[in-house]
Amino acid sequence: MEKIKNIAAYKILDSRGEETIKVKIFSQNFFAEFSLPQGKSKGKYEACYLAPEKAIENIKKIIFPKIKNKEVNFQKIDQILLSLDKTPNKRKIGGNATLGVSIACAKLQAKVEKKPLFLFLERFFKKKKKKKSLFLLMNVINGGLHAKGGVAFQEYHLILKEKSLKESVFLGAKLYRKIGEKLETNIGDEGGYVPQMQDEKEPLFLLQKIKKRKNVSLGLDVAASSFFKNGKYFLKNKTLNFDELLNFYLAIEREFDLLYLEDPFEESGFEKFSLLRKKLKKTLICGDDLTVTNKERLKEAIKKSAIDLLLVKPNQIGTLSETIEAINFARENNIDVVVSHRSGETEDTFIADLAVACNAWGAKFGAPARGERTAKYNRLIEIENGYF
Ligand code: 2PG
Ligand code: MG
Repeated sequence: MEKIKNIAAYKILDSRGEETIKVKIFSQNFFAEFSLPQGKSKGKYEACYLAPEKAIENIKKIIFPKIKNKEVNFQKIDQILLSLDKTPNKRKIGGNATLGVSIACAKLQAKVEKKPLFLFLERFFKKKKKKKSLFLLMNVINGGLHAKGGVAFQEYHLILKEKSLKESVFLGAKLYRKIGEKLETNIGDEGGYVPQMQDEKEPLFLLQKIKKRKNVSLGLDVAASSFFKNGKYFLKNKTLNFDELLNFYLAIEREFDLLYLEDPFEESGFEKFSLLRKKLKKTLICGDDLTVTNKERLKEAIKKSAIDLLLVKPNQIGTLSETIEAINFARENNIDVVVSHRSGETEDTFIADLAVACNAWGAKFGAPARGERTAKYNRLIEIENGYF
């Protein structure tokens, strides 16, 4: 039986040039690794990230002694991690320390079983009745906390679902380049452009014009918590109250092919989400900061009928087992999932395998540009081509 024999944890850089950690786990015959991404517009209910030095110390001094010589089985290892930190947000050991070990261990287990990662992961998910191809959510215009000088809304997506994943990737990239030809602009944290725009609606006119084709839809991650203060929403040139922002979304839905709307209100606004959801005709509401990949918060969202989709970011919760639990629980309640990157990313492609394995509704990996984002899109192409 393969057992955990050694662990390495050290600092590396993420796509913003900030320090994050990489975890490597060794068994007798194999090793596997995971590099941790980091968010900027973080939900306040997310698992706690400790400073890299502290997380590394915890991995070496607290976690490793407890998992050494244990079977390479990520679910059993996750149980140990959860018993070491019983706080609701992993503030004792750090969500970055626990997730690094958890995912590295799952990757190692896939190697031990000699399976491509996505095939190894598949068995942990309840099968959907009908297997569907992924929507790709490509963030082509950045704002909010990801882009200085941009509009208040954080992400403007082109949503693609061509006949194959590679056709979606290449079409998205073509449209991305086309937008770039029209603009003189900076690039934001996720590779999207940061054009000078008057207000939050102007980027949508641009995308609507670029996409022309009917089968490309538009999406928004508003990340409303980042511009919500004292009951008001501070957009670029105006301040709105709840009713006004709600009406703004309804107007956008009437005017554009808006398929997807993430975090339209602040992270504690379950009722607000649900009021908007009742009024929207076709746009799907996704919970990110609202639900933080956390089953308990998801329960609340289900009770209030607040969302159609759950955004899944493993580092919001801190172990792969809990991530899988949230996905399965969402599905049992007719909520599908979008597997997502973070704004501070690494070259790691685990989330591409996860999106395929759970047959997610969508994958949100940023712009089709910059190595840390293209690595994930390229992994989707690789899986589809059968070169595992
Ligand atoms: C989001 C994410 C990723 P961050 O809000 O959905 O796009 O941003 O990683 O900064 O939380
Ligand atoms: Mg978000």
